[in-house]
Amino acid sequence: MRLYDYAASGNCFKVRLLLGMLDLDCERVPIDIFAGDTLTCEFAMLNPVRETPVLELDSGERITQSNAILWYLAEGTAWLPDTPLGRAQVAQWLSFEQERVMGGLGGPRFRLLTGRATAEEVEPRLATGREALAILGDQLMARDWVVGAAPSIADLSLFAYVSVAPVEVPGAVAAWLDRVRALPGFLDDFVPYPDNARPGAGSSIY
Ligand SMILES: N[C@@H](CCC(=O)N[C@@H](CS)C(=O)NCC(=O)O)C(=O)O
Repeated sequence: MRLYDYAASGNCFKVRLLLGMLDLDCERVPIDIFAGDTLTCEFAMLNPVRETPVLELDSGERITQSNAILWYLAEGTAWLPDTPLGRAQVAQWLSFEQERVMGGLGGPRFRLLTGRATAEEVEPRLATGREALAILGDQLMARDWVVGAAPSIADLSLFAYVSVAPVEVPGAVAAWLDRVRALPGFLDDFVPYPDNARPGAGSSIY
């Protein structure tokens, strides 16, 4: 297996997290988004949407979209429930992650840290992020994990951008972040944005 991977991407980080937890052998191909690596014809063949992560299987088949990759890797393991309800609830939280957490925390963080927007400009998006954290905090008030009684890919997916939220997180969310960090195989290799992520310093789809 081969992971086309950008080290400073939360979407790639969540896949690296699960690969580590499952102790799977996977070649990591570094993609430098802001050096224009996703703008090449070769990359468009890998993913026409020109985004990382992309997982390439030994058969040559490819999977894009971080949460679809998590689902594929977790199938048949303890990271994905085997009941229809448990699976539906995982899908529910994976959609919440893309809609509210990536959009409300990951996006504003990227814009703030790379100098693309001011605190005032990101405030409307951050309002969505704060609301998402409150909803997640309510979910975790009386339970250790987002779905069921054990950690699942819903926890790993949410962890990526919540762990670097540019706003204060509720107490129940902070405690859950620590529980994820304490899981066997956990490795935090989520790196800060490099210099070429500043506007004008590189070229990408942004
Ligand atoms: N919904 C997608 C989002 C992926 C995404 O936004 N990837 C960003 C990095 S976090 C990317 O590769 N952008 C390519 C570029 O800027 O050229 C997923 O979950 O995989």
